Amino acid sequence: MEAPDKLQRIVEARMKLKARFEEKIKQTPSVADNKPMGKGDVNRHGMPVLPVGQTITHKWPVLDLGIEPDISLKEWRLIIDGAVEHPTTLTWEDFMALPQTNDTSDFHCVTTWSKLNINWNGVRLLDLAALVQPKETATHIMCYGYDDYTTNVSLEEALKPDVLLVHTVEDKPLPKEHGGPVRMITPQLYAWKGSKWISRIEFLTKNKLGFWEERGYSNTAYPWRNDRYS
Ligand SMILES: Nc1nc2c(c(=O)[nH]1)N[C@H]1C(S)=C(S)[C@@H](COP(=O)(O)O)O[C@H]1N2
Ligand SMILES: [Mo]
Repeated sequence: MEAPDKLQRIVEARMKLKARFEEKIKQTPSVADNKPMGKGDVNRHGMPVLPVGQTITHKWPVLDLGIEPDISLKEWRLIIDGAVEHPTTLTWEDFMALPQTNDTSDFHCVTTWSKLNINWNGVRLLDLAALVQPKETATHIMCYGYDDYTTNVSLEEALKPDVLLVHTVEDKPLPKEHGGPVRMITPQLYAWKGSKWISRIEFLTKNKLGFWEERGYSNTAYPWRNDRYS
C-alpha cells in the first residue's frame, strides 16, 4: 500500500471528484434513460442486461489493429497528463500500490457480441483521476494504447465506478491479446472506448476524436441507444 498521506490525498480528492460529477453522471443515458433499448432483467445501473442488437457470447473474441504490443512489466509505464494539477508517470509497482478494485461487469462490443459477468481486478479511473486531480476545466480524456490506438471518453462516463484499468481477469493476469498487462474497460459504453495496452491518459479541456471516432464510430457509444455510428 501507498504511504498513508498519499492514500489520504487520493481519498479526499476522490470524494471531491464524486461530488463534482455526481449530477452529470446521474444524467448519462445508461443511468437516466427511462426507455432504454434492450432485453432481459434490469442490471445494476437500471438497464436491460442485453442492449439492443447484441447477442451473448461465451467466447471472448479478440479485436485489434493487427498489432499486439509486447510490454514487459519492467518497461510498462502509464503516463497521466494534460489538464491536471499533478501529472505523473506510474511504474508497475506504483500502479499496483494504488487502491485496487474487484468488480464483475459486462462487455458490449459494437460488432454485436456481449460477454456478461466478467470478473476484473484493477484500479478505478476515478482513483487515477484523484491521484492527478483534473483541473476545473477538464471535460474529457483521451486514452492511448501502446499500439497507437486512441479513444476519447467524457469525464462523466470515465469517472463511473465500474470504469477500471484492469490487470487481472477471472483471477488470472490479463492476456496480451486482450490488452495485457493493463487495459481500460467501459462497461456502460461499447467496448472500443476501453483502450487495450493502455499507455497514456490525457485529460482534455475540449473533446477530441479517437481512432474509431474519426472513422465513423459514435463519439458517445451508448449501447442502450444503439449509438454505434456517427
Ligand atoms: N489499444 C487498443 N485498444 C482497443 C482496440 C485496439 O485495436 N487497440 N480495439 C477496441 C475494440 S474495437 C474492441 S471491441 C475492444 C476489444 O477487446 P478484446 O479484443 O479484448 O475483445 O478493444 C478496444 N480497445
Ligand atoms: Mo470493436
